[in-house]
Amino acid sequence: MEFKTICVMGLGYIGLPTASTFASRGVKVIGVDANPKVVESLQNGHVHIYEPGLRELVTDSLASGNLVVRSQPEQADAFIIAVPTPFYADKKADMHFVRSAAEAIAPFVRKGNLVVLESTSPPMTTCGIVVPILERGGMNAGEDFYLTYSPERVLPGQILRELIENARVIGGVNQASAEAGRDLYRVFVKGEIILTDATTAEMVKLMENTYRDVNIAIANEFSRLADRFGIDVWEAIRIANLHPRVKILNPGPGVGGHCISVDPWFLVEAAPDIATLIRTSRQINDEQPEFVIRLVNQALGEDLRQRRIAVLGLAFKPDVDDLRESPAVGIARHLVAEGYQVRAYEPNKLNAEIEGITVVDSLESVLADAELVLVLVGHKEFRSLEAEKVAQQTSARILVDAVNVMPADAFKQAGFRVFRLGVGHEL
Ligand code: SAJ
Repeated sequence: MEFKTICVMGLGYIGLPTASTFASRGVKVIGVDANPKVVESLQNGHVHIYEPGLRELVTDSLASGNLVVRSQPEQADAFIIAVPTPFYADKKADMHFVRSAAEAIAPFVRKGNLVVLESTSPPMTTCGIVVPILERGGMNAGEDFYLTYSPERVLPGQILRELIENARVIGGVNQASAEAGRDLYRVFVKGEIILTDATTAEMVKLMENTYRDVNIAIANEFSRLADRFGIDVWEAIRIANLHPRVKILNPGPGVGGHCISVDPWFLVEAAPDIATLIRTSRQINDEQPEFVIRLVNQALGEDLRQRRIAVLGLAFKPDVDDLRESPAVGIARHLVAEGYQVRAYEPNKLNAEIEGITVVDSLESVLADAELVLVLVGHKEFRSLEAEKVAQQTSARILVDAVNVMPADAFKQAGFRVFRLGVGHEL
């Protein structure tokens, strides 16, 4: 089956790379976003999100005319829904973006078209939510049009490469749908394409991110235990990982982003009586920022005069600009609430506006007046900092490293007292 035009609903971190990758392969793509600011900025050639290589890809796709950006869907051979699925304050999935995208495309879906849901969703979303909306006009999913669930599994920071190289799961509401989905993604996917049913594909996606969350939770719990026993968790993990069947992940300030910190809750919501390990792991990771705050308090001791903190990094992980669910933002806010004067610097988002936090746009400026330097994200800009130079740029002589990226010895030599998460004593 050949797809000459594709309508992509949602031009965010997944929709935009997907739309422009299809466009770069000669497919005509109508990219649709409900946010008028996103539409306007893309129509003017401005790419609103940072992802390595994305700006060039989008610019070329727009220039070639293969990608056009609209605020409403149009007729196409295939429709891809790549809208967010956040959660409400009570951790229940908020499916209204998926519902409204399905409702928006429903009038345009014709016989023989393909519809793909990519958004991470609770089990049964494709069959339970999308099918009834698309069948309202009298057509049958799987017979008159094809319908699949195909989760994105790309890692922010490496989206463009992983989109092409990763294995792609395609879950159809029937076999014919799965095969239609395979024909669509074959346009650019070089990894293996695996066909299954829609609900299995939904579950696979949730299992992958939940597996990672649980593994990060045990790393964070190990760091608390190491703290209690006065040992260095990083050293202990390094040694344990020499075992051929052990691969402990890194402790840190917590789990952020819109995927791993959200998706496991979909399983907890769907089966709270069963998903107890998953719920506990979520709670452990959500509590992790508290341990960074304790470390700051420990580093400052009783000396309440030292209250000016330079926060290095606000993104949810290294080398991305994404602040969603970022533990670093939560920690900075919490420190402000405790009465500290916090200035923060995020090299990948210089103009970040975060209520309650003073965000500055250079390293010089964040360091200038600080009394304590707190590293919350292992960005490459920070990993390459030289201790002597930092010492010249600031009067601070306390360094707190929540992500184990700063060389303790060099900073100690430059006159800093150094504290690291997961090490039960000053270094
Ligand atoms: N983190 C740790 N310790 C670690 C690894 C990560 O604390 O050892 C933290 C990060 O700092 C970050 C959070 O976990 O705050 C999540 O980062 P991540 O790099 O593990 O994952 P994401 O959220 O960027 O992307 C994940 C990926 N899923 C898996 O690796 C199973 C990606 O493949 C998915 O496509 C993506 O979620 C998604 O969109 O669902």
